[in-house]
Amino acid sequence: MSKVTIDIPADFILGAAASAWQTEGWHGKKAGQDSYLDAWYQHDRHVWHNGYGPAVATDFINRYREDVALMKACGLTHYRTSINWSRFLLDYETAEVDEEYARYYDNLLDEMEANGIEPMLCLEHYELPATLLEKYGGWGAKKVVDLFVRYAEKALARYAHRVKRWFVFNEPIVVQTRVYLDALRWPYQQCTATWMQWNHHKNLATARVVALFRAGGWPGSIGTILNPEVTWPRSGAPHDRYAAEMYDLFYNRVFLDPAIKGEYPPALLQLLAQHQVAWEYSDEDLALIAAHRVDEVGLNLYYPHRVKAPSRAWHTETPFHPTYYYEPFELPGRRMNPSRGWEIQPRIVADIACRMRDEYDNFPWFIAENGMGIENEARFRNAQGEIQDDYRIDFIAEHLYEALLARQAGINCRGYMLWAFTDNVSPMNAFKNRYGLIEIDLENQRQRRMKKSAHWFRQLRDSRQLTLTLDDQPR
Ligand code: BGP
Repeated sequence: MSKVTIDIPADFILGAAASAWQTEGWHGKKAGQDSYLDAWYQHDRHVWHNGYGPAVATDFINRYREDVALMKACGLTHYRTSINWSRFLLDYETAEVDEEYARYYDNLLDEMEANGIEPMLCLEHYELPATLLEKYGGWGAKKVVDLFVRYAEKALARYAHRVKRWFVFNEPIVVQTRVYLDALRWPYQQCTATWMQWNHHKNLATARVVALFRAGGWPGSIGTILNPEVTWPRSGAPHDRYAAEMYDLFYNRVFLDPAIKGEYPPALLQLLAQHQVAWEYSDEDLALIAAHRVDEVGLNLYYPHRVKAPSRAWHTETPFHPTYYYEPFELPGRRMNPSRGWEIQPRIVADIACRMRDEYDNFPWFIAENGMGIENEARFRNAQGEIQDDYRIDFIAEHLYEALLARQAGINCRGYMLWAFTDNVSPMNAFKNRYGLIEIDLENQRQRRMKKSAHWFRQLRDSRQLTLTLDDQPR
């Protein structure tokens, strides 16, 4: 074991993230302002852990002043959240702004400014208005792309003079993968073509909002936040490596390439045609995607994804699904976070860093989410009532260290943001796994308390140095 210290560059982001729907709660929400998540929760509350969901969440909408003071206490340089599209407008067709909700953002931004916290805003973090799902089939319809651009126009007009970093989506692949590819979430459908249609329309929406942002001449930058799953093959055998490449095409490059390179990988288009996945796109769409690429990407990195070549034949009547090309692989003895069931392997950061340098021309990026969700954290409370989350400190330190090494090596990594600032609501898991630097005590009126990691994060910011103990394994 050896102790190392590494400097944190002065311009390196040390922040934390959240989203509107996972924190705000429904206070003040008007009839007709449900998001897709709200509708899912209303239909299927029983699948949400302890029946808890977005209805109250952390009650951020009422407690943001207290929370911004805590952001400052933890030393955050940046805080990322979303604007809830379903609440920002009173009418999604005419894009009439809900003044009451918009004023709450004015006030939140004032409060952050007064406390020296840089805001980052995302225009969509799964908050598709429920009525647009019912009426048009959500992102399956081009009409919804138009309506999203209208919403973006209003949000930018209101806040882009004061918010310098914008993001079109957070994890644009997630909702349709769970709903239309794997039928794990309401409204439980399996249609690979619909999945790809949503992917495409979100890529198109990204390009159109980038165009809008540039045309507006706003002072800041426009990016998007993706969740490429670092995918490792079981072995170096060609069939396992092919499985990993296929996974990468269908789930990672489907968003990375259009956002950064302005095009779909030709191999992906060819596979979708070969498997007769009937999605629609036009030359005009592709030209828009080519012409309007993002300024930076945020990458959400949690765990490595391991795959192997499929071990069974595909049934001829089974509709096409990317698992045609791969199967998940579980490495025996892997280091796990048992609460979330995710492998822990900080090498994912080095892996993606090299990839951004080598395959994406050293494109600017930062870790937009990384973190550790732990069940029943109250068991780690000390006599003074503070949660001693040393496991979280180690997790952050190990991943941040990789990011700082990448930066030292000349890779364009601009920062590290933790998921999450406070404990908050996850889809289905709700408050089961706690992610925050700040505890939300559900037994005591959602009282906020700093965890040990919050103090540690603060000293990271103050000293601009990370010290950690490494095992002496070859890296
Ligand atoms: C990311 C999402 C976040 C957050 C996080 C934690 O994929 O962007 O919104 O939920 O994952 O994961 P989970 O909520 O599944 O525990």
